Amino acid sequence: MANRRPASTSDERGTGDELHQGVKRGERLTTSTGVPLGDGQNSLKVGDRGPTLLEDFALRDKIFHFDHERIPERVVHARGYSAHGTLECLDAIPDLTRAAPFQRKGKKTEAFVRFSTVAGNLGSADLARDVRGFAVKMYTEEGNWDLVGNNIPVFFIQDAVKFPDLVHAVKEEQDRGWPQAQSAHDTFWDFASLMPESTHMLLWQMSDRTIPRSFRFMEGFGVHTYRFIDAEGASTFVKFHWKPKQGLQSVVWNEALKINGADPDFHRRDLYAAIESGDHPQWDLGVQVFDEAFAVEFDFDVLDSTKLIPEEVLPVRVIARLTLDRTVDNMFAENEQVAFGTHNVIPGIDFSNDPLLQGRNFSYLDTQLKRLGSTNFTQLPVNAPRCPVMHFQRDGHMQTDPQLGRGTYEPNSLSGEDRGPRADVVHGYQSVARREEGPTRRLRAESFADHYSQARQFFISQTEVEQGHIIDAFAFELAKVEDPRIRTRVLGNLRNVHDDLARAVADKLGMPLPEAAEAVVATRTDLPESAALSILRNPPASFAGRKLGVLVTAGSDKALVDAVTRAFEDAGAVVEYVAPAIGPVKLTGGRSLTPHHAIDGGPSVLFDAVALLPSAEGAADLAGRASAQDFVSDAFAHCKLIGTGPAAAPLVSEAGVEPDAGFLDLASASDAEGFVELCGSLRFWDRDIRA
Ligand code: HDD
Repeated sequence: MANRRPASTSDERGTGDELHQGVKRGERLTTSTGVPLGDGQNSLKVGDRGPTLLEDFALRDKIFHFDHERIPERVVHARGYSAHGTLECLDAIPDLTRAAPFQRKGKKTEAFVRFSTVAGNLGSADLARDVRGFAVKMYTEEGNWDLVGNNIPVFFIQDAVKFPDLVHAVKEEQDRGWPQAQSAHDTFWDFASLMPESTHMLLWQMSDRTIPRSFRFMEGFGVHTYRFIDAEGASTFVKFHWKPKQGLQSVVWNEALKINGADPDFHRRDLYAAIESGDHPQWDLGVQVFDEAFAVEFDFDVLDSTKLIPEEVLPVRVIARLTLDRTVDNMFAENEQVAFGTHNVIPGIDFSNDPLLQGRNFSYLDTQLKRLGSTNFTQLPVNAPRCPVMHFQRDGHMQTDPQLGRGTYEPNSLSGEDRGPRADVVHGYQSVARREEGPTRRLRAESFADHYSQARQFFISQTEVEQGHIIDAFAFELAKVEDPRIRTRVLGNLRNVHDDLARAVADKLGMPLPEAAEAVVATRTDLPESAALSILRNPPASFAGRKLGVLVTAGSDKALVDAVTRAFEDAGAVVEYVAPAIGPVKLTGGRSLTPHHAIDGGPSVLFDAVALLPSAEGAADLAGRASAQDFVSDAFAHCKLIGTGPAAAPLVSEAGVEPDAGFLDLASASDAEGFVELCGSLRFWDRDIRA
């Protein structure tokens, strides 16, 4: 009978490591209790055609485990991707904090990072217009410190009590189950329009920050004001920033929509490929440190998470560098089971009274129990501290530590002379000794009331191109909102930000401009521009770490293809070939090249710049193909730099595109260097074709 191994005698099975048919002990297929299987293909049946017997423990073992493979996905940030790395101290700051990673220049701390989108479910696409999570776990010798931040320095709400409302509003609507991973629907904008405190964050959310080119090209922020505490117990306030060494870069919206179709795993693939190729992404960890006097003087409340402190007002001091150099081995064990929490702080780090942070400190611990099913999730390898752990917490589901000894309480005299592990008043964690007073009340401080000044500052700090993208994004999202009253309310709020913005969005929606919404504080502070808030005003130094797509066909000029490839690879970029078919392509001189993509599956949205190097026959053939025309016209519409080989003209013209200064003639191999140089500017924004 098919798939059935012949019966064997016990003599044939052998002893020691050598088993029947040469299968070694460590390679034997077993049940979860270690029983070696004699047949992994067939369940136990009566006769040749069944019925199957309940007695088949191997079948039950396998199906039972499979049935329980899934755990609840995260209620937010369900879709994420992680990597391992190291935090290295560049500038020791023992005068500010006793936090272990910052005591000595050169000190290295093991780290684990999980990037994520917020609203979509685990299987959603990477290029949703959404905030990105930027959660970092640092395994210090004084316990695990988690900095659970986002790629945006402010948040939608000021008080944690509003978080469930915010999340219910943005997630798919309960009576229909859509939209997935999108804020472009009535419930989100209804909530946002009724909560003017969200306005500043909405400006960030509608900017290109929420469609990053890659996790590698985005900033991260701790958002809240935290506290540093030094060895003497003195405390200062601190805000944390992650600054990518790779520079900032985003895609454009039309590109994002197409990437989601072409490669829904675009961001995770990018991070994986970069790390695996040895191009290890790095971020500087910077701090804005300030004292009580600054907090009192500053225009806004430093406990309000809808506000930031502009870098021009308080510069970011770089103290450490994070390098990601190892991809995960197992997505479930690491990416899914990692448990972050803002409550995970170490000696030297403490909380402020930010009401959003205070609420988070409860939520994260609570949610891990729901997701991971046991209080013992801290024993999972990805969560386990790398320092000794000693406590008298006992038992619980899935306890894996065979805790020894007799005394399970503190203090006890049965655990040896020193009475078991004891709290250490000198080196142990000490909260800041702070004086708090006032009546208990449910209220929002007046100092939290200005919802528009920083939103306006963000808008005026953007380049014209970026402002255009913000306007387009508001118009796109609001056009998906069915209830016109919601759109009107949003426009009323936008009038309090900037009339140009409100008018442009209203025009795009074809709606009249409503009265400005009634603001809680009538006076808006006119803040100056802050260059740090713009992506395009902080361009990368070069094309390094980016990807060039080279369109080749049979008969492409080998010397030119080689020269372009070499020039870009020497500049630290990745080069991928796109061809009419996935099979080998014969270049001039007879050399065969293996393409990475067939044209149908390798659209130009997957690349930062493109080179069109077909042969004359190849160009004539491609000119008639929709996928090749799209390759060119999309690259053009997305403002990409385009290099054209001597035979590319028919394809360019058939794509309906008029070459401009964003094109470079690659007439011969010597032009390759110039093209890399040009691509350093990433996009040719003069061409920006707004939606
Ligand atoms: Fe949160 C996950 C970031 C407000 C409650 N949050 C989560 C993750 C990130 C953030 C990056 C994913 C962690 C991971 O990869 O596992 N959250 C933020 C930031 C916030 C914020 C930057 C505002 C400054 N969050 C926030 C509030 C609450 C939560 C106000 C609740 C009161 N967040 C959660 C959560 C999650 C979470 C429900 C879901 C999964 C998890 O925690 O582990 O507890």
